[in-house]
Amino acid sequence: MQASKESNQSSQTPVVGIIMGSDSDLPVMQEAFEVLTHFGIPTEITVASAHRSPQRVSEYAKSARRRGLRVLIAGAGGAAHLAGVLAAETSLPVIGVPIASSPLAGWDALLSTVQMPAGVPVATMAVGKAGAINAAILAVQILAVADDKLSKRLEHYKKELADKVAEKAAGLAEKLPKQ
Ligand code: RP5
Repeated sequence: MQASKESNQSSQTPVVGIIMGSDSDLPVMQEAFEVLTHFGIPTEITVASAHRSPQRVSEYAKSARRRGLRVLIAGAGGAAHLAGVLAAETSLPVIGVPIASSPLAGWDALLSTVQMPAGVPVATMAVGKAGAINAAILAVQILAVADDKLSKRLEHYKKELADKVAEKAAGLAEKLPKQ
C-alpha cells in the first residue's frame, strides 16, 4: 500500500499512521490527528476495516515499517478487532482507541481492543475522544524516547496542562461567595 493512497497533510514521510474502521469514526480520530499535527508529527490517516476489508488491514500492517511509519493508532467501534489484527501483523507499537458507535456505548469496543492474548499487545486507551487524544500523546511519547526536542515539547505541553488547572482553581474562587 502506497503512502499516496492515504490522507497525509504533510509533505514529509508519515511516522504515525491513524487507521479507522469507518469514516464514521473520523469525528473521534480527528482529535488524534490534530494533537499529532500540533506536535509537528507527520501523520497519515486512512480507513481499513478488520471485518469488511481484512486484506487491506493486513497489507497496511505488513508495509507500515517499510514505509517509515513508527507508531500505529487504530480506532474502531463495535466488535473492534482492528487494533488487534494490526498488532498481529506488525512489530510496530499499536495503540487502540475504542469508539462508542454501537448500542453498547463502547463497552464492546473497549473489551475487544483491550483483551488481547499474551504476546500481541495493544496499548488500549479510554473510549472516545479522550482516548484519541491520549493515543496521540502516547505516540509522541514513544517517538520522544529518542528525540530530545520532542521531549522538551512534551514537557511544555504538561506545564500548559498544569497551568490551566491553576487558572481554573483561581477562577473557581472568584465564582464562589466570599465567606
Ligand atoms: C466499526 O463499525 C467502525 O469502526 C465503526 O465504529 C462502526 C460503524 O461503522 P459504519 O457502519 O458507520 O461504517 O467497524
